[in-house]
Amino acid sequence: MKTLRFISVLALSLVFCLQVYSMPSPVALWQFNEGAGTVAGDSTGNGYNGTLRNDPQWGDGYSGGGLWFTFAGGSNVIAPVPYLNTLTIMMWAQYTDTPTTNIGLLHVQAGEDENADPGSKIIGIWVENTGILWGRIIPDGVGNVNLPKNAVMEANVWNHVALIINADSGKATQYLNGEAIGEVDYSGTMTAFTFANIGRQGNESWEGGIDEVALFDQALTADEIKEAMSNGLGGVSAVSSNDKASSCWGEIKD
Ligand SMILES: [Ca+2]
Repeated sequence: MKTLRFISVLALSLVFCLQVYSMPSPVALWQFNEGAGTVAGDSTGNGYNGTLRNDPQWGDGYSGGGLWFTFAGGSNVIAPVPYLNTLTIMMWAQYTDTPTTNIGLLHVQAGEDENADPGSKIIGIWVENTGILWGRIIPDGVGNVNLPKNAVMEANVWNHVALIINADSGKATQYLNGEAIGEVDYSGTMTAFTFANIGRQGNESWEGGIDEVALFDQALTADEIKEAMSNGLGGVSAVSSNDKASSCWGEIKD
């Protein structure tokens, strides 16, 4: 009887969770909760596991563990990603010192190995030496398309960062802490890419912590960005991709 009651409560909880967190599931999610080793696992189960390079350090994150990068150490995480034309990237990030040069949060590149060619950095998100959050995309045959430089990221606190690329509307939009801070029109399809370089943009590594990096194969709405930010990726993420039901990962595992 107790078992039956437990199952009923669990089922009700799942229904409740599905209603509360009725939003897309990421196709790749790096939660950085491992705490040790050189693998940053993809929590979706889709197999986009990342590899730590140049010794980023495991530490506290925004949610559970996180990874800490240094500019001097050139640390980063390389993870395979699916090629997408419409996508959303989001993460939590903080930098610990006002940078004296640009520090990279993430770029998506046309190969696994580091490549000095700026043209291979198909999607880039970074913070300038002024503290301004910036981004760039490179559609195929179009060249650099820069996001507007509108917002300073506060140092020494966790900030929620998102970039949406929407092939249907032809717009790329950057978000900081749930607010759209800049949008640019573009044309064409994205240049082919195969890997995400987390904690790095070009040759410039991040200086601080990064946590809960997620990639979606669709353009999230402004409300969905806010919901993901407020409820946490642990709450919205399933162990699977879009074709399977999302569930309250974080709550079930507790
Ligand atoms: Ca985490």
